[in-house]
Amino acid sequence: TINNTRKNSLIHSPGGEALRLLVNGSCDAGVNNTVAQATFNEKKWVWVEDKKAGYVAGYITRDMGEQVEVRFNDRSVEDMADLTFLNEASVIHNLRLRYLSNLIYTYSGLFLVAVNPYQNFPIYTDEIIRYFKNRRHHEMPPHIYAIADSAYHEMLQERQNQSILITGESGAGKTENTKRVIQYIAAIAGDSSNTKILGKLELQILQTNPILEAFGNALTIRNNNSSRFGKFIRIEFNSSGQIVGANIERYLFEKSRVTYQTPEERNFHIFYQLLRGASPQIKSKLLLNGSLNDYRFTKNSLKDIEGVNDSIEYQALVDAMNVVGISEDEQIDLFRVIAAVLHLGNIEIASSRNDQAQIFETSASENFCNLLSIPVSDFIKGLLNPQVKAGREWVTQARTKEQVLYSIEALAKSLYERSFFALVDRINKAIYRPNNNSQFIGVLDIAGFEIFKVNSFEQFCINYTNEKLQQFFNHHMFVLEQEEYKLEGIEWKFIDFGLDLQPTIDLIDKANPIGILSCLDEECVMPKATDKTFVEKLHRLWKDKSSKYQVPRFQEGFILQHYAAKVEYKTSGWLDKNKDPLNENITKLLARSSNQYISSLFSDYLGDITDNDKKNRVKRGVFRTVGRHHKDQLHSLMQQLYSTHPHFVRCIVPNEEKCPGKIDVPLVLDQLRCNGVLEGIRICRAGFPNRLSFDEFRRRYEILTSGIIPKGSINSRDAAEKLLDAFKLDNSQYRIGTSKIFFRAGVLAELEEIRDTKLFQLFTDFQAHCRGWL
Ligand code: AD9
Ligand code: MG
Repeated sequence: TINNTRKNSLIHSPGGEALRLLVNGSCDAGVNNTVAQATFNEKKWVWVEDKKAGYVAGYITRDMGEQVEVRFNDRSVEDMADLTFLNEASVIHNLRLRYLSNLIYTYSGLFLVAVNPYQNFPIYTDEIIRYFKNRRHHEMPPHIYAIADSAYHEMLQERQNQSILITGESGAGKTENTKRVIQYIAAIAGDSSNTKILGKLELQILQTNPILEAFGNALTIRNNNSSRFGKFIRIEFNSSGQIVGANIERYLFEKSRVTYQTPEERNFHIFYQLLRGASPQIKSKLLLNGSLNDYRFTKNSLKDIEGVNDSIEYQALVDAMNVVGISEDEQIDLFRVIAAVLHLGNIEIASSRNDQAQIFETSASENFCNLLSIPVSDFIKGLLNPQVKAGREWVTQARTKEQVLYSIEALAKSLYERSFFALVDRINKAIYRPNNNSQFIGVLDIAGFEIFKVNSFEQFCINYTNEKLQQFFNHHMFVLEQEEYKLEGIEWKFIDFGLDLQPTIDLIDKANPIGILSCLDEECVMPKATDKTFVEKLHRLWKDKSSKYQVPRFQEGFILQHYAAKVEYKTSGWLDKNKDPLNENITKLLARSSNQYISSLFSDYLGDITDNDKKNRVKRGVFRTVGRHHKDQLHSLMQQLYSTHPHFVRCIVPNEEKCPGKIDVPLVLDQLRCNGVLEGIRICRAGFPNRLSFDEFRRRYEILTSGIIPKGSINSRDAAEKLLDAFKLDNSQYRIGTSKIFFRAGVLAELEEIRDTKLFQLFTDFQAHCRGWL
């Protein structure tokens, strides 16, 4: 029983938009059964606003004036585009109903929405794979396999490359769903009769994942197995649909985790796996005689992940590397870098009285140099007293403790990152077979839009990426709608909402007038530039020039208007994050290491590079800054995506406690806003989102008029036009195509309401009539 403050079932959403009474059920109930339908529609449907659950749909069972009794509804639809009333409330309600019935997948027009169940449902078994195989998409319930299957068949039928774009917040299920796509494709693209037996290449492709996860994933507060990089996996096929190779492209790696983790988080899994799982022989080869608590880069972190045994994972990693074909020597080289990073972290720096850095205990440095095959004395000299170029001359500079610690950390991060990138290249060498006639399905697993309390360069790069991906979605939707309108011969200029996002994208990546990334690059080569001069320059360039740019009131930074929200970025540290400077005395040593793997990691440091050279290289894009590199990578990704037929998957975190069966409505609404699902609905509503064939339209609404359509043979188009006339619908509200009528959002809903009332009337008349008989 609730207070009846909302007469007429009209409530107001926080945005102020009036939400009408939802007469759902009418779109999926048994419409031919007049009596049942009438009973159903006798109900007075209301939305009830609930602090915890958001909007809950129900119907009034008793009206007591001041108070009403409401029973809640429990029907849901598989595609939210079928909701007669398409708005925030109905979307969240529908997702919630389904989630609580253990249905984690739902369509929303072009999106597949996946809500993380935080429990294992038996929905990915071999049997389910067989069930989805070769079935038509629309016959099947929403599922990631349905998406993978359509991509596969559309690739073969349309002879067009396909892409599956999976985004969402951390912990939302992107990587799990990516794995399911690959698993499904590997199963159906191989042996046609048996989904269990996989070929060697298929097995190798599947086994790349544990390797990438060991080196690229970590425990974070949001996700026990959080990917700290984005990836685009391309699976290539020959013309008969068999897998011929695969390739992995990685994006934006979070290397800062190597040297620092909050006490609730961990370093990358590999550190724990190696220290806990490797044999004594391997450990002694790597000069590792300590445990997690003995190394600075692991000792302050959390140690255990619930339900995970790091030694078992280590074994799984080695097995996976063996399957992929990474030799034992190569494995040792990869572990060598991990051990070297641990030793590097343990180098203790002291400070002399005149503030100069000193090293008294050299064992950690010795271990580091032994492992990487470089001379210790040169290494220590290069750390404490590096040679730097001053004008034309080389001079020796004394460093402070802080400076040395900084360069040690930069080196540790860079070493780890370079080795991770080399690992990805190595994996690609194993699974990639260049082939001119192949076609591909690309799966993108990349972090979604982020807004934190403090947003820095990392969030800026991620949000820039998502802005481009959203633009891609909007444009795709525009193209599809345009095509359908053209096919149906209706005149209507559909707006390209992709263009809406262009001003923000230009502001970030345009070269002229100079955008944020280029401005940052310029400052990175200016001798006296600082984070402060950078942001001042930005303000001079963009304040009052772009409506998407604002100057924050309190901190040093800027505010950007993204499609999802306004985000305030804090610019401290951006110059360093973008330049990513290393101690070149050391990198040159590494480039000349007698260990081939190590020298290959730093081959770009062979030879002398003068400052002037560097400036020119930055300008020519040879010596790429982090921002520049990301921009180039993103450009190439977008080019590939635009050449594909895309499929969009949006993963959702249901609650912040990693708890099954619980939906936190405000949290989910926020994500729907950030991931473009609500934007998709907005775009949809700007056109003619509801469409019915002439036949269907007549069948449903003929009941609303009495006898204006002559009995007998009249074609359904004429009949439909007669009906439209009779309803006196404003002609801006609909368009007549060659086989369908297109309606503005809300029009059909109104017709449905009238229809419900009419049916109810008929029903009561019928009852009265029956009573007369009794
Ligand atoms: V991150 O940005 O890499 O931090 P993801 O990739 O979005 O994040 P992930 O796929 O790793 O999240 O999912 C997080 C955890 O949720 C998994 O480890 C599973 O325990 C759980 N999960 C996610 N999706 C499913 C699912 N479909 N079925 C069962 C799931 N569990
Ligand atoms: Mg992930």
